[in-house]
Amino acid sequence: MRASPDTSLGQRVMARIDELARHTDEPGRLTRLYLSKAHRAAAEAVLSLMRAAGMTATIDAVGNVVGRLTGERPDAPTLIVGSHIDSVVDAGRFDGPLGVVCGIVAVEELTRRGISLPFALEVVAFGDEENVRFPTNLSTSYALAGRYNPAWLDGVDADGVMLRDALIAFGGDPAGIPALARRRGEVLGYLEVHIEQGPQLEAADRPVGIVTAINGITRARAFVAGEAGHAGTVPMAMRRDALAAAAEMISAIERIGAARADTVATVGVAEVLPGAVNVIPARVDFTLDLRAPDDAVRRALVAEVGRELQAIADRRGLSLAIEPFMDSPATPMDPKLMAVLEEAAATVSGPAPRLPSGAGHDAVAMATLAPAAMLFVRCKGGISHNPAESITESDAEVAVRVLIDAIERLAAKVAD
Ligand code: HGY
Ligand code: MN
Ligand code: MN
Repeated sequence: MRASPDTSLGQRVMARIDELARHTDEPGRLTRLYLSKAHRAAAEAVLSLMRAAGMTATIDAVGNVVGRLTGERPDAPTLIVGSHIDSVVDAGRFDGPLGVVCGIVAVEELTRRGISLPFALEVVAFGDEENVRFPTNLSTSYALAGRYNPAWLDGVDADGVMLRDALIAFGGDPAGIPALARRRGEVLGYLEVHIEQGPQLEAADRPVGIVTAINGITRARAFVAGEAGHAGTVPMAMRRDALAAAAEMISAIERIGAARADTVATVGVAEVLPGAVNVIPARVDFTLDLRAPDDAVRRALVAEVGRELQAIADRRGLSLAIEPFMDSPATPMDPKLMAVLEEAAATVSGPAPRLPSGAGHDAVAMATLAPAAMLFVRCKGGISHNPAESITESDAEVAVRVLIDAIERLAAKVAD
């Protein structure tokens, strides 16, 4: 759908979201993992949208799609607006793409109104925010922030494909990643529009909210090893059943995560080996995702879970190994940029509540480079990481208008 005055901003956003949702690795449901064929197709679709909006655009060495609208003052630092286009498995269509599409539609509208900015405005579609395929942590936004961990290139996916090889097959360039790092001071700030993925805005009957901080996340793999045996002959008291042990462990993880109002603990993946109906499980590998708004609380949560799992393994005579692979810090948003979003929201749609983010975002990585702030958009039932994820066209309209207003406020500050 091309930018034209007779299509509303909200309509344009929803149409682009639907366009991008067609790019999936799994027919019948939306799964678009980092560096997959569907990620490449979605990246090329975003490239076209950026160019049609009047930006120069490229796909960089690590798979980000970067669109740029130059400003009147070449020496002025760049404002970056972005989010991600990779998804979880069987995903909703708004988690990530909403922020990219809102950025593109905002550029289109500013250009249509003949507004030129004192600074360059970039829209970035990051590619590895979900970290579902490889053991990474916001790898493509950390590449822009100059904090890419080269060890990520050696990570392998469930099929044994190494990230380095997948990046080359995607058309990326591992050797070109260090050059992507932006210098501090070169970036005025980072703004991200994202669905709330929670119920608070709907409960408050408000279309948008201002994110105060993003929860810290610890992710790890746990390996529980017992002994395979005949399901019919081994007496119960003589078993070292890895699945029975893992079941007790997972209940303990749930109990510990629920013990505080502000912590969460999730086991999202579990694999049982050898996996036969009449064999006592020898081994269970499962994942841990532990979060808290405060890093000291998160560290205490991780420690307590570790102690409890080890006690269960010891009592049952099994072995346990826990390998952390993500440590994402709790990240406060920038107060000045939050205030700009708040003023913009108040102008467009009235007072916007402030709320924390239980979900991680590329803003965590970008906050290490420049001031960062996020605008949350109400989503139906707070549902996300689920194909039922949805927002209304009028809330999409509000989100873009708030983003445009915020960009114009920042332009006025720079121009002063
Ligand atoms: O898991 C998260 O919080 C985000 O959706 N990657
Ligand atoms: Mn997201
Ligand atoms: Mn997500």
